[in-house]
Amino acid sequence: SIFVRCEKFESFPDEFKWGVGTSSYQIEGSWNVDGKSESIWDHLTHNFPEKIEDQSNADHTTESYKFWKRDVEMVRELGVGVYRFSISWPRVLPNGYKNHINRAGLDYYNNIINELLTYNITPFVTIYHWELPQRLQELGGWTNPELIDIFIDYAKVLFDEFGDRVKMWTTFNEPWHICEQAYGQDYMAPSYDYPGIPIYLCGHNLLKAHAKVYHMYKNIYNHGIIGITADISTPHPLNHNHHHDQQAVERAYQFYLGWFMHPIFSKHGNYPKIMIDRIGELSKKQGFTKSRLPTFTNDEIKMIHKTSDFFGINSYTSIQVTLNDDDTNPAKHKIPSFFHDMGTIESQNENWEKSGSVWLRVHPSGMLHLLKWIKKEYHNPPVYITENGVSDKGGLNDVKRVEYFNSYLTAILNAINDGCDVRGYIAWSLMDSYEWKAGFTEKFGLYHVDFNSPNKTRTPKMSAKVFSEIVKTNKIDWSYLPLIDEKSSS
Ligand code: GBH
Repeated sequence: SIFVRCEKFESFPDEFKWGVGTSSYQIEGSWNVDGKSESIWDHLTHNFPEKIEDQSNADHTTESYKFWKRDVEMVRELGVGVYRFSISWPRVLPNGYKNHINRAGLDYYNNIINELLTYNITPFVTIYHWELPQRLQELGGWTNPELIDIFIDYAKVLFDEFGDRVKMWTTFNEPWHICEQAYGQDYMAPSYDYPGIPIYLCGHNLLKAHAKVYHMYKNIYNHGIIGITADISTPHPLNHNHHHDQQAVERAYQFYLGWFMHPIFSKHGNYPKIMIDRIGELSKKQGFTKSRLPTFTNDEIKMIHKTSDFFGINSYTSIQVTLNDDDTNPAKHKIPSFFHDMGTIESQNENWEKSGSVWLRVHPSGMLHLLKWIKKEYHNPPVYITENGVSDKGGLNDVKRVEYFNSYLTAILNAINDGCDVRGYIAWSLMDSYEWKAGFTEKFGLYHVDFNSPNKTRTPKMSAKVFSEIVKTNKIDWSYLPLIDEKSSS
């Protein structure tokens, strides 16, 4: 095993925050109940069921709109101090705009928040976890700069309504997914499949919307913390002795994470230089008048800089990368895409243990690399791991999930002992739920959900018991220490 027992501290810091997470579309169901309107995910799953692995949708899923009390009870059972959940924009503002506020939608979240606070659990609210009102998509979604002001209005409704009780906020969950996987590929809703162009408009608008909401919160409310959560699968060099592969690693970090985090956390702000240079150059070769990556004004750079009280990071796995700079074929320049701009080829290491998802292999040392990279690149910001977890195909005896949590938490403890300022860990996920394109075929829950039962009965898995033990003791449960033979040299 590559895990050295922690020499310095075996325990997580006393003030370390433990939590579990969910997102609205994945758990709520009741998609058209009490005035909620259609989101881009309702639209995708209803109109293109063939795009979902099991042709399912989240019309019912875990029915948390009905069974939220049980959810809070589970959070209590786990003993965690934080519950991270998201708000469904079309449930609160059915038109997307604040001209019609849906009281029933606000009440739903008020009930959850009040119940959490009754038991001293901190609500950690994600304002946008991918549920855009369909009507706003018809305006072009995040490629339309109009969305910035509309998003500010939406956030203001939430701050006005919940701000007295909610003290932890995230604007966007995983901007890379919101832009690349939704606009650049036929993958997440709205599945534009339009590579290389809308993604950068989307990113530009998201960053401005995020920053403006941050400033609004600080100016008007300011009694809590607010930030953004990005995601990355930790890149590793395909060939460790190859310095080109090290360059590929750096590119991958900058294109996946730096795209959104460099403007906020770097010393001077703005997009990473490597993105500005590469996309600018390629755009020119491709015959565009200007770079496909929009330019910020100096005022905008300042406005966006330092607008996150914490560095939110979701990470589940690792990838291997190598450079892809073989541009001998001139036709290649004509096809712009995020991946061509980045100029890397990705693969997975067959030696890394599989999970229930093709994209997710178990590689805990990747978490250590990632946290050290963040520390070095952004001068040790306070980090919240807002998502980490593993999928399987179901069942209560989830030994692999137990081993996954133990091994990733060991890596995180090593990072903390190395000086990384990790403040909290939010396990994904509280319970099995609707796993986007994978439908119900992949399970990430600490709690099993019986989707066929009328009450969507929730039952703790082995991982729930082990995780609650970790939370209680602030220590990894060594009796479950995995015997992972890391064949990779990283
Ligand atoms: C998280 O994103 C989401 O925030 C959460 O809602 C979700 O339940 C969780 O992942 C588990 O998937 O087929 O190669 O294009 C993490 C990012 C989103 C990464 C789906 C993998 C499919 C990858 N994941 N994505 S791929």
